[in-house]
Amino acid sequence: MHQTATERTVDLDPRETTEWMEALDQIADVAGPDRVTFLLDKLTERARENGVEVLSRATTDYINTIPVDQEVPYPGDRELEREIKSLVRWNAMAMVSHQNKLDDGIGGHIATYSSLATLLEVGFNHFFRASIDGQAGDMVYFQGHASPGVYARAFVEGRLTEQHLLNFRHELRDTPGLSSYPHPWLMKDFWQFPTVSMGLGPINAIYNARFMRYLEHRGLLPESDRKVWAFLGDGEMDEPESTGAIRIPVGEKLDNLIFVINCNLQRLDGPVRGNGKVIQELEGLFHGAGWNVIKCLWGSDWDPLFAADTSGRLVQLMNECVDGEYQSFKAKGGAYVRREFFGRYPETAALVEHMTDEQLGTFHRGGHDPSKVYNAYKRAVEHKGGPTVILAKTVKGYGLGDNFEARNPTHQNKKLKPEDVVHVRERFKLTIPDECATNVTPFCPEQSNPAMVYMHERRKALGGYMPVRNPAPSKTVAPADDYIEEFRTGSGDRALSTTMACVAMLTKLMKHPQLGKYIVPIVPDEARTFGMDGMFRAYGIYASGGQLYKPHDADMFLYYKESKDGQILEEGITEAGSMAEFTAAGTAYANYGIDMIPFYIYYSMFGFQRVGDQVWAFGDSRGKGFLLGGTAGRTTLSGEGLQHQDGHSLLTASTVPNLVSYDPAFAFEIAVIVRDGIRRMFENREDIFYYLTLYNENYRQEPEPEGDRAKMDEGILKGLYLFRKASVAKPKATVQLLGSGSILTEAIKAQQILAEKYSVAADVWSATSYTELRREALKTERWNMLHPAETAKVPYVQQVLGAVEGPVIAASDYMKAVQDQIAPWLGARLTSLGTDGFGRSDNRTYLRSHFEVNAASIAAAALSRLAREGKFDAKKAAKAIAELGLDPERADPATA
Ligand SMILES: Cc1ncc(C[n+]2csc(CCOP(=O)(O)OP(=O)(O)O)c2C)c(N)n1
Ligand SMILES: [Mg+2]
Repeated sequence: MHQTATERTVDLDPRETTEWMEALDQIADVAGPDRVTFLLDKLTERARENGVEVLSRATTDYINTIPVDQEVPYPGDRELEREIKSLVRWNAMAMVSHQNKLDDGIGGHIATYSSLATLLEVGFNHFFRASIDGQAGDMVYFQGHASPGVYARAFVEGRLTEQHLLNFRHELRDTPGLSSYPHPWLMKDFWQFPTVSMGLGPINAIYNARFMRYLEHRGLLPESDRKVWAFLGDGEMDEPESTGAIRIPVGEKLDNLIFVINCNLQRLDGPVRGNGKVIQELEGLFHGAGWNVIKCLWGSDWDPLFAADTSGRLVQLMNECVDGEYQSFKAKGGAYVRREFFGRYPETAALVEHMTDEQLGTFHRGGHDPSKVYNAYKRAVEHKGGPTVILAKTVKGYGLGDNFEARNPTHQNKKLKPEDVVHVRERFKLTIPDECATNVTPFCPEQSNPAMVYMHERRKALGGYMPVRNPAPSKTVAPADDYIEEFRTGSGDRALSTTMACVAMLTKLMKHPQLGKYIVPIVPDEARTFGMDGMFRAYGIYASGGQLYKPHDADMFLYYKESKDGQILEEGITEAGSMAEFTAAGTAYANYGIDMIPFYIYYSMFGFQRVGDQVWAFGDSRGKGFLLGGTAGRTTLSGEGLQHQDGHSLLTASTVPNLVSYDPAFAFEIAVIVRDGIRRMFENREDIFYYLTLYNENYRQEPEPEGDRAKMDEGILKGLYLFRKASVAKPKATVQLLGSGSILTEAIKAQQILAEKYSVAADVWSATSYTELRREALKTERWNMLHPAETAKVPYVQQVLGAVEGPVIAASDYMKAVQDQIAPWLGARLTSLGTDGFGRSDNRTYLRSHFEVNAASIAAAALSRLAREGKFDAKKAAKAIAELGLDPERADPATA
């Protein structure tokens, strides 16, 4: 028996169908929905047993998910709430429009918030809790470019002044300024989450919801029903980050997570899916992933039509129309809707016969109906066992008339024309003074106004105003000096990598009596690569449901232990997810009032270039923590080849203004840096975070050189210190060798070659951070520039290298541009050796020779440079190059 598609969809026996339907209705009435679901599952099973191919549909009809008879009445004062909303609308529009008239092209958005207003206002009046029993409340991720509406509400609430609004996008010329979008860096008491880079809001919200549970399960935060709300654009959902992690909250049963997608069917240029239906697509996607999906498509004014739709034609018509048509229905008015929509079938045309065209033009979409929105939210917050997504159908440029509503260019429309103002005043029954209307300027009524009183009461009942960013004072005390003593003494005869050294430091920190429980190790499926599997048993891998199986290696000492209160976050192969988790952990001090100290260790190549935008947002968020780029260095990571070998992450790291990066060579450097990082970030509350490269080459971890320890530590932290002075009796010439990370060991070998074979004295310096050296030098120079009448200060790099003789050869496992950062302060003295060019699969010996960063290349570069300066015989230098095994005519690795 094989039916065609038509036979499947056409009803061959309506009587039989009716009997089945009636039986189902009766069970639903008598036994309830769970019984219906049970029976449907059983029937599906039986059908499959009979060889029937059962296609499960991931989508439902294009109507509201919540039936009218299951709705609860709206609990608020609709009229007062409408007044507040209209005021907020006005101020959002006025702010953007005014600013663009004043400063043409300054930008801002009008149409987005107009589509989002009801969705936010219902939240503000009834759902968003600023705090719960003095603890952190709900977290709300606002659609970034709807910020004018959020500012406008804060203005109406009296939290922002008129001056703020008049300084929207004028942050540099007057205070207080208002930043274009949600940026905690720019408005640290207001915004919590930077969301305007599309896609980062959704993934960060997911991992924040997961991290909330982690804090609760580990007993660091009291359990509560606080929620993470994420307001997202339908166009934004096309970003891979928006949907790439949607399986996470299902597996984790995150019923603390609610996505509200503002489905205005448009993005910047035009429709999101002109030829399809974005809402249906999203429903299928989220439904398939296991989310609770609530469609909120049609306002209450449609309810009587649905009730009268006995033929089912109205629903059929709704299913048939595509988004391009729905957009036109809103852009072209009631007569068009009658002709092109209802007019398509006689049954639907009859449904609206008694109505005027004007009435048809005003039919609401679900996202603009407070009652429908309230019911959707209520159901979402009450849903148990998993995340909810609300697909709210809205209109871009809602209520703004012909120049805005559902028009393709609406996203970019920045100014209100006089006719728009007339329309808007009437449409939203705005009671603003004529002067404000004429000049399109902000307006806030007296605080005694009933709508204002109501608004404040609502926020008071919900724990305060939002958004607000309010970090608790620090309680962290960084480990004392003796805590890192063991790392200063070196590894003796044992060969260790800096990765192992860092993991040892991390393990030690996890045992720290006060700090231990706040340390959050995060790994994307590389724990074994970094030698962290030893932590599994001791600290457990966080698993919200505990370990439901006996691991095959249970009898081993270091077995794969998952537990509900596990401390390690093993994310699987998702750098974006791990970075989002790092963000949740690194901002916990601000959002949850708990100083969590995350260490995110990953393959350095899959860091900045993979998740660079998330790192940027982390900086904006004033996040704190340590990014650890493992398997660092283009020649140190042997074998893996071109796509794995990182020779540039330090350069990208240098582009993030508050990221402090280091390329350490030895365990004691790491210990000094990490200890100081905890002090600066958590004890002193500096808004910085750290990036450390970690290598996998095993070598003897040297002890910290003898001498003035404070000075040595200062050098490590500032980016440069003398590691080993040359000891050549009567040298022919002197040179300075700078090495970083693993390549410092090559510089040490080069020192020996130069001394023994060529009688050249080479001092070896460990350059822990060219970026820090450069930043300090730039800062000093700026001061000098601005204070020409005062004695000039000397940058640190110039102080230390200015006091020593000879050319400076700076080698690292990173691009030459990393070392070149200090060139302005060394003039012609600097020669950079680095790993420019695509990587290769081979071992370290061959790789370092290829990229010319091995000891021989460093020695050769030193001699060549000395020769150019007339301090070494040029012919001897050329001979030395051959002796050292370099081929002067071989291809340049930078382009090879
Ligand atoms: C990663 C990224 N790419 C592009 C943009 C530019 N941009 C800002 S808003 C927007 C359109 C947004 O459409 P949608 O998500 O549907 O939001 P709506 O305004 O329609 O509510 C675009 C492309 C951005 N902010 N981030
Ligand atoms: Mg949109």
